[in-house]
Amino acid sequence: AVEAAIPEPQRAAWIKHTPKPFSTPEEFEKDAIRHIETTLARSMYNCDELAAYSGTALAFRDRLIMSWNQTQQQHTFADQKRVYYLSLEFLMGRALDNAMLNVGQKDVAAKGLADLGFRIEDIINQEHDAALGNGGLGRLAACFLDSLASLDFPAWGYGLRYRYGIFKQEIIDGYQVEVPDYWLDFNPWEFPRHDVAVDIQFYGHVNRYQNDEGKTVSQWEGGEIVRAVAYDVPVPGYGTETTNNLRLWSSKAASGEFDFQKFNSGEYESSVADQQRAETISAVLYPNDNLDRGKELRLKQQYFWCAASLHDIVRRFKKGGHAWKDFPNQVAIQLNDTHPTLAIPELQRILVDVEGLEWDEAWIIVHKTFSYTNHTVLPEALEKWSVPLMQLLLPRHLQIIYDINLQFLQFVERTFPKEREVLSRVSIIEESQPKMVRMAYLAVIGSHKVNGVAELHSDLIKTTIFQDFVKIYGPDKFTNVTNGITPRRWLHQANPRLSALIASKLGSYDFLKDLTQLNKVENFVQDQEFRKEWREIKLANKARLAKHIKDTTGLEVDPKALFDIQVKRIHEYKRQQLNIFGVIHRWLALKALSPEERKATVPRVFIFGGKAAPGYWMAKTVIHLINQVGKVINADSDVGDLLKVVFVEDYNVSKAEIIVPASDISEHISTAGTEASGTSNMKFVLNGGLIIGTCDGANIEITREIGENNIFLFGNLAEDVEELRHGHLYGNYQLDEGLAKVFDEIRNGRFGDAQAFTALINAIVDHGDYYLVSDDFNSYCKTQELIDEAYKDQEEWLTKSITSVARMGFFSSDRCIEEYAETIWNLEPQKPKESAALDA
Ligand code: IMP
Ligand code: B1N
Repeated sequence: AVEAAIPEPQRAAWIKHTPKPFSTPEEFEKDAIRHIETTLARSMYNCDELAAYSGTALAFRDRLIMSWNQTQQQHTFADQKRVYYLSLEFLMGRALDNAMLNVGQKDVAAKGLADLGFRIEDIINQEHDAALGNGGLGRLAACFLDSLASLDFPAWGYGLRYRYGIFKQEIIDGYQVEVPDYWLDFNPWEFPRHDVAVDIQFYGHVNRYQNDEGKTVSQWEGGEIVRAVAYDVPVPGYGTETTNNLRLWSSKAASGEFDFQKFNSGEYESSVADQQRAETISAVLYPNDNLDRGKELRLKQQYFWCAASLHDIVRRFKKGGHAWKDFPNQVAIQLNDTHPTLAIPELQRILVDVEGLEWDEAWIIVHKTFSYTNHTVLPEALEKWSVPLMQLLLPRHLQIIYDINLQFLQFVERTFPKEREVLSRVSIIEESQPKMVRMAYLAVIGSHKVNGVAELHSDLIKTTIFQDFVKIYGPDKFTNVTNGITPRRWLHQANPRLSALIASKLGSYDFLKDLTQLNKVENFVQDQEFRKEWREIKLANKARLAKHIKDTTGLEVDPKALFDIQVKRIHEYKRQQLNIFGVIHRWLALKALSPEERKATVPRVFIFGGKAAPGYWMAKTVIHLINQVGKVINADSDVGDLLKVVFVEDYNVSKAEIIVPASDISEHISTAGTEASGTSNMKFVLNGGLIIGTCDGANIEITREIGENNIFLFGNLAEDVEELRHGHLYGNYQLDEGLAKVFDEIRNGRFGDAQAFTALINAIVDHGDYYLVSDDFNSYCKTQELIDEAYKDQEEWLTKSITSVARMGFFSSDRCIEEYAETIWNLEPQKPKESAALDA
């Protein structure tokens, strides 16, 4: 049914003239120059690095789009199940290097660019990051897309095409300043699909009436319409022809033009304002990580994107001519956190109100189609929308949510007739003032599987936020899929020398597609030549980062010092404050030593990076403190090179690719039970860095894989957190002595205006120390001392580094995607056929 019948002469002409992708440096040059001359209207007389980048990107884009076309045709022919990954964030970073490596033509491009007088690294560095995400959640989505394509799974991502991605961070006088990230000026990686447009409704009212068959039906009417236009981003797999699609929606006024009526009657301004209001929906990414602020525009974004995506998915399904009951055999939809939960009532609405299915048969389809990944247990991040707001914006969806809730509560009542209080606990509607819709509950009820992202986290959601639901549905609905990272970007691309060294020993780059093969690296742990190269590569990566630090901050750091790195979003639960208090503690200890004693200490460079949400005052204070401490310590001749503190401005994916390979130690020190998984922990270890961490998130599984001797764990356990917190509030709070001395220094104005930091200190001494900074401080400092000792034995350190990398195979996002495919999506890969086979 899907096979469009193309008459033979047309088919032949089409196949004959389909462009052939370049495969030699010469052919690459020809394509790049053609683009520079014709697409960009530049010439050899004004081809700067940016133009060379653009020409290169366009030449690669041509290649990608050809395999994209082929992949999509094959997937349509095959008529098999697809998975759709709905995420409000895709933190893709740069695309060119990735495209070159994935299609295996980086050498060709390097040679071609050299012929044209350019160095490929300079060209790669011209690219602006695609930064449509905040942190781990958005980058996870990007790693998943890479794995889905590399494993030949038929998969699409659906997201929003924000005009402004995450803001750029500048540090001015030690403070974070946000600058808009206008990234679309020139983006060769997207294809506008002006023909793929969906009109999305907001506001209005619901009409109930009897149809011709006497059935009562509901119709959502009135309100306003905003148009969603598709922009497609090709996602190439590594070492395969499969190129999947990331479809991003952009909003514009439904008429596409000014409202001419208004325009002609002299209301020019207001007609332009309508246009701008529509475009506002996809204008900006909300810059909050792990925080829900309940803003109306955010709800609009969510519905706009869910409705456009579902319309597209349903349209594609209907083209196949299957019966509705086959929908879950053709379509799996993964909800990346609760942000796309409105897709659940939206599909129910389409099936019942538009397609005329009975409620119950529609609900079976919905429930089999969706699955939901939870990424956090932090209460401030759990999404709730006020009922009055939903009533206004999405009146029909609110009715459907109430009906879903009613059926669910009736089911609970039948199952647990004696437990009435359970009903109010599990109701989708929170009986507060105003009433709120609990999105996580709706996501659980509307999905056939719910997963957490690391073992501890998956256990925690079953005993905390979803405890009642485990009782209601049984434990099988809840499962774990531990996060992973793509080794293509996070090893091969970020650390090409280490990747090449490993390949030279293993005999090929096959480990990039089956990361468990890394275990063979352990055979070479005593190979002296191998060890020497391993050490040199780490040193070179540290030198590369040192150069970046010098170029951006002017500060000189010694690549031979121990590089201690904490880069991630700034958040109280991630405890950058613990780290910087520890730095102050170390500084005080160093100053108390005699010059002789100081000579025996290991020089350390503390490197911080990360953005604070613009409205998160406490996080901004932490950034300020780090910078103030750096200013004082870096200028202190007593300690000199023994201690340096650096804040790397504007941490993003492309900076991570420089920073991650350069660590000796990285810090993953969240309060136990708060970091769902963490993924940078995996990236650092995969690049031969050791970590200091709490027993939290994926740290626990990393420890299990690499061995306790290869990781520095400290601090209280998740199971003890609640009691400790309770003790702080009702017992008699004892501030750690070492920490007290640190606070004295801050209060004395050692790091500038003490008042600037009172809130930070008071959160610990006066307001219950919710994140257990004081409880963990001693254990943290002691463990840092162990690290100093361990680093002195460079041979042993090197052994730990190599052994850890060899044991990291589990953390590939390929493993993770295969688990989703098998246990949640019931999805098979589609190996690409030769184009000749397709033509036949
Ligand atoms: P969609 O599934 O309609 O969104 O189409 C996406 C892509 O799939 C198109 O650009 C085509 O490359 C491919 N495609 C769509 N319909 C067909 C078909 O009938 N036969 C083969 N390929 C198709
Ligand atoms: O998701 C990552 C995990 O590795 C991290 O531990 C976790 O903190 C992160 C609301 C979030 N959870 N929740 C968010 C982001 C944006 C937003 O608006 C919540 N991010 C995470 C991948 O599993």
